[in-house]
Amino acid sequence: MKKALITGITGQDGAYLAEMLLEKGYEVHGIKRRTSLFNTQRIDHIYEDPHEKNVRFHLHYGDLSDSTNIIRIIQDVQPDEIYNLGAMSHVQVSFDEPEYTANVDGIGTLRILEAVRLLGLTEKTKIYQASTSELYGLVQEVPQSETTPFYPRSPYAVAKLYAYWITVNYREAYGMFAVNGILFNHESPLRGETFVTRKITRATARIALGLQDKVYLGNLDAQRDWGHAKDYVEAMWLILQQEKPEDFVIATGETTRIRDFVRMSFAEAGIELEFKGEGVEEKGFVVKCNDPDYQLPVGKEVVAIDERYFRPTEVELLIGDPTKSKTKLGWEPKYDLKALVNDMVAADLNLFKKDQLLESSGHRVLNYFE
Ligand code: NDP
Ligand code: GDR
Repeated sequence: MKKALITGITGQDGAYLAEMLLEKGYEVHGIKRRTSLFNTQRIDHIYEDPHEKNVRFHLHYGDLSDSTNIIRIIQDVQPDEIYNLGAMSHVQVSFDEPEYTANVDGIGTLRILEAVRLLGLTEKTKIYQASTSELYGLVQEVPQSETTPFYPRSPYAVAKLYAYWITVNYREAYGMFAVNGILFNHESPLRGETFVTRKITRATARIALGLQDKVYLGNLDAQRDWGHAKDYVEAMWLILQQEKPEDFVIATGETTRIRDFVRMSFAEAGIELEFKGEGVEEKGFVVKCNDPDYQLPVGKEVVAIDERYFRPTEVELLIGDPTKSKTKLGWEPKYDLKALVNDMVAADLNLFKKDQLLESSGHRVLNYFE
């Protein structure tokens, strides 16, 4: 039975990857951080009681900022595959926590590589590094491929640049199977609540259900190449099953503006939007018409702009070239953007109907703005 070790198992990708590897018959080990409240909501459905027999799912306390902890876990587990997904993954927050981000996202990757080397596992253990389209940053060429030059635009992307190159370096210096998946944005109902897609689909559901008045967003002009996380974890696994260690871009090859994602999300709930001040100055969205179920007044402002969400340096345009992954890995995504939005909005409507029920029976439901 193959053993996989996943850092960042409590995150969006970690949860989908763990589920997929268990289905493929792996023994799965994950590193979770100690937190003052439980942070395992995304993996609770695959949790196995360690007191049972033949358990294939194991969690270890750990942190990418702690080398001795990483060495001990890798020594204990002796993994065939390591998926290094752990990271401070929020681009905007990295401007507030640049040093911590460098430590975890940059040096954290070095800690994994060095642990494998020191423990004499270079022949046995394959390492997947979660690299990102944020490496491309300021547009050099489109679509962005494995050969496009990098120009990172945030402390997050600069830290990930170090992680990218140290992975390449360990591969070349020590012959390790250490590879980068350069993944473009991927989303799902498990996406963190403060990334723009989930923020929008949550707000769509909450506004439709009368639980929230409006949502504040930043730059609606940025363009992203969005796929579904379920498709992207399959690509991670395929990258580690290749004969030769190589880096791959994973993307859909299509790009969409944030504002169009907003329209698609609300449309999915039966609410049509138009710009406030269309053609003059775009200052958010108001309701044009909506499903009679939701009774939102025409002209009601549901999306407003807040300068707080603009970044000091922005990545304006991402569009990936998936040719290499399609030809060499045989990777084919199952979800297009419409199916992704449908999945996310349906899940959030379902989730917040519970809150609506609580509100209607007199319980106060907290409203998170971020
Ligand atoms: P999430 O933010 O959902 O998950 C990040 C995970 O990393 C969480 O499990 C988190 O733990 C963990 N983590 C954070 N800090 C540390 C630390 N100091 N030590 C150990 N673990 C830590 O990210 P995603 O699942 O979306 O992304 C997975 C990886 O892929 C990340 O490295 C991200 O940068 C990268 N990536 C993501 C893309 C995307 O579009 N989703 C695209 C390209 C790359 P906790 O739950 O306790 O916070
Ligand atoms: P990104 O994702 O920075 O691409 O990083 P995010 O969803 O945070 O931003 C996408 C774009 O939307 C714009 N935007 C807003 N973003 C957020 N979070 N909140 C807002 O209110 C808002 N309004 C507009 C942003 O300016 C940006 O242009 C994600 C992360 O998962 C990284 O870890 C990963 O490496 C990259 O995707 C690929």
